Amino acid sequence: MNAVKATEKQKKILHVDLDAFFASVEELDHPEWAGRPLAVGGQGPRGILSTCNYAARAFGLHSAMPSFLAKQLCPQLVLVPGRFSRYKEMSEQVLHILRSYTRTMEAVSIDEAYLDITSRPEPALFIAHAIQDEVAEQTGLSVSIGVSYNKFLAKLASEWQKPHGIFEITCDDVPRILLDLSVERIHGIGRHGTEKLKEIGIFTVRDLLVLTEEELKSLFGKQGAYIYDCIRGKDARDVHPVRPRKSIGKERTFDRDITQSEDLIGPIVEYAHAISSTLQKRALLARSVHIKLKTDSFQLITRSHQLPTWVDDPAAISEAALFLLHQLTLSQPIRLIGVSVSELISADAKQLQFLR
Ligand code: TTP
Ligand code: MG
Repeated sequence: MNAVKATEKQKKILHVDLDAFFASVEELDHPEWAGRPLAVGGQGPRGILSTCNYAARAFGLHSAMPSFLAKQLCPQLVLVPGRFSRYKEMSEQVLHILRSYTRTMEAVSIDEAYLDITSRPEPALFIAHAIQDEVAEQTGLSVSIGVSYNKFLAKLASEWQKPHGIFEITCDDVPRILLDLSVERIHGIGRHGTEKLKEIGIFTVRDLLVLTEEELKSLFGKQGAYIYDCIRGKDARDVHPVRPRKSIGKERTFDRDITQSEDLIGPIVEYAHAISSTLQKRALLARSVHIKLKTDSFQLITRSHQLPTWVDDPAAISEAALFLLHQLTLSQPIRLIGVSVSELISADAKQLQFLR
């Protein structure tokens, strides 16, 4: 295996991932279900599991499994509908704790984050234990933490001893850990990629190392170069501290005040399209739609509407904004109109739509 540059090896990166997150929140809020197999998911015929606790996993249950099948495999299953705002609230609490260890924290989904703690003097494992204990004490939730010198290895390490594990992958461990790893464990290969590789007799990282970078690129496109490096223990991606966006909006002050409410329809539809394309570009979904109007006497009028589900399409956003507009009786000329959306979630959590 190629050697990794010393500077890269010296980084201290943590990957923190909550254990059976949604299910753990339900257990925490319902102590009467303690110890029972539990899943969060849709109850209807098209319902799917969002996740399940480890007791349910012992029956073969997993995320994205149809709920009816889960019930067949585990008839005693406690199946509860999702309460996304509660999970979001708990996630914020955990991220708040993580942020107190380093400002270089990148939340990558509702239940996982990378931390770059290179500048901290304490050993990475010591910090990992402190974080695990503090999260448990302050929130009652359990996290697994992977420790290594880059993001790829830290994420691999956090999966190693779930639940409630702390596992470190050092540079000396890399060949031992990676060589016999099944290719499906490599981020970026996925199920489809795993099948493709199986067809050409490649099952483990050891087999994959034989392929050149060009061969990997022809199989996986741009991702091929990333995979080529990862399986050699290299990953140059930095931990990017991102502030979670709370809302996305667009507004404009008109050159001339508007007196007819019909003249506000055009701008609203235009802003809905702009917001929708921003949501789609950032792979986000929104649930609340707001309009804001300012009159010629600078009076501010705001109205909000919560949709039954998360959306990113222009029609849903403009319909909600126009609904809000039509509920207003405008008695003064309007100098500014704005549309915005909030309650943003990552589009990865789209399956949540099936929960209701
Ligand atoms: P994961 O971290 O993938 O799963 P988990 O936290 O439930 O379990 P683990 O101990 O293996 O980490 O996802 C975090 C949450 O995201 C999960 O609790 C529910 C939600 N989710 C879905 O809604 N659908 C999915 O397909 C997956 C994978 C997760
Ligand atoms: Mg998790």
